[in-house]
Amino acid sequence: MAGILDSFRLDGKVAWVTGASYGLGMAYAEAFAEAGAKVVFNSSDTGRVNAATEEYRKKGFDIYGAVCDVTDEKAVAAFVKEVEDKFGPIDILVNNAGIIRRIPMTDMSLDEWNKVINVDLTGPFICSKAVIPGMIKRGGGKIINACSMMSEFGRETVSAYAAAKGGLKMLTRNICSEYGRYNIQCNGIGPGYIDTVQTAPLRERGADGSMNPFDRFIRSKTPAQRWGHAEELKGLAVFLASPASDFINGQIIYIDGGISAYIGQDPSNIDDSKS
Ligand code: NAP
Ligand code: GCO
Repeated sequence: MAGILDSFRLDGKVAWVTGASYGLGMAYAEAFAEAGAKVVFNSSDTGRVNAATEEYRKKGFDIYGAVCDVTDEKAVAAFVKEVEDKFGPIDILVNNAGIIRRIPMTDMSLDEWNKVINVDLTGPFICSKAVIPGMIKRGGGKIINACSMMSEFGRETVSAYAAAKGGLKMLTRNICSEYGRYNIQCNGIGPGYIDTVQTAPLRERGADGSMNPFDRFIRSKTPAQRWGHAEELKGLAVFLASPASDFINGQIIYIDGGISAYIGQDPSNIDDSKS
């Protein structure tokens, strides 16, 4: 008899994680492979695709990667065709690829604004559009979007990123609304502050070893007083990709150590020595 844990398995599924050459995408790819899926990924750079493929291999994962910029509709269509020819139809898509520019809005060029919107919002539109018709044909599929605290909150310097992630929350709800009848579930993972390359500048210590004021601020906003780690997002990703979540649709699940539930505390209470 199949038990409850079997409904979290991804055996026989093909899962595509965009932007999985490092960071959260890599954690999602590894988690899906561990749960039984055939995993594929893309990134915008040949060197990084090769390095990631090698890193996966060393960890015992046979994960296929290729260069494909998520903002290039033709390249995405070619990538999807190649993957489907090689491994079969894509059952799971994680729109993970993302970039950020931290520039005050009035100093931001239109070009920088467009870059962020293109990768973080238009990319998920292009990639979802490329897999939805196949999912409809086969009777269902899962799409997971990389939302953010900035799907809900603003802050100084991240206008384009917040606009894109707020838009991605609504794209998530709209894919659910438009394609739920075809047994497609589209949900968002909304991480809090996680220690990856994207957020490394926010944790850099001063020349005297002092804690970055933004790092202190984030810890003061987080009940756990620490940053999250990529590993901690794996369980939610597998859940949202698996049959265990088949009646969850159009939701953004925040995985933020409690940031969005908490008013925060006096930053001077924060213990500098905690990692
Ligand atoms: P990251 O460390 O900067 O990694 C981003 C990934 O996206 C890389 O693999 C990068 O690969 C890829 N990428 C960037 N532009 C691309 C493009 N045009 N086409 C294809 N791939 C592209 O970011 P992360 O921290 O892992 O975050 C992953 C996602 O979660 C992002 O959408 C981010 O906004 C979101 N998020 C992160 C946090 C956090 O605290 N870290 C919190 C909330 C949400 P290449 O450079 O090789 O192309
Ligand atoms: C920033 C950060 C964030 C996080 C994340 C929060 O500069 O505020 O980079 O935006 O990466 O998206 O959930």
